[in-house]
Amino acid sequence: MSLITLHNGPELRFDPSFIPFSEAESLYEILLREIPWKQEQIRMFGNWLNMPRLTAWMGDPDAVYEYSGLVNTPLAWHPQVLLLKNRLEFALGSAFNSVLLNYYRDGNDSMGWHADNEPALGEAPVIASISLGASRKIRFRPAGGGKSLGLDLPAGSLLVMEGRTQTDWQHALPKTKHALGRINLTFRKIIG
Ligand SMILES: O=C(O)CCC(=O)C(=O)O
Ligand SMILES: [Mn+2]
Repeated sequence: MSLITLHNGPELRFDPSFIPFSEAESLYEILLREIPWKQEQIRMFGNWLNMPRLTAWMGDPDAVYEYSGLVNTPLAWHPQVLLLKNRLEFALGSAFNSVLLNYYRDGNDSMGWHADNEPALGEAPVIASISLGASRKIRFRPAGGGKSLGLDLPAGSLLVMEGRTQTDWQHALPKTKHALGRINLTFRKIIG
């Protein structure tokens, strides 16, 4: 696991091959098939719009997550996802009780600029993000505005966001022309 230290940048740790490639491939297929992916809607300027990706919220029964006015009760742990959680906890020495799963069906699916700074995540949360399927680029920019930087997230990679990453930075997963399907899992600890 390499620590990416950017001068005055977001605090990230990155392992390009946390999950071996063939395992990452089969895990992608399993999760694609077995997760009950949902098309959520968000309210924007008075209109309801489809989120540009499919999602699932999973975790311990008490890890209820509220965002955009939606109360999300977690799905029970999928056995493969629970194994991933255990591996992450062992590798990082941090505990997680929930995970947001995102399925980007193609390069048209995306995630806009945001920070995972909900009060329920506490100060300086450790968020562990695992990528499967097509490689996509995540971008970071200072919350106060400024130049963004990009990082490729190949299948099997692990990106850990921590420290002041959610307070001083925003991140996004922009659209791209070429990508096929991708699944991303961001493990979190909701502290209620
Ligand atoms: O898909 C990604 O790599 C980013 C996901 C993300 O930022 C989130 O779930 O909050
Ligand atoms: Mn995020």
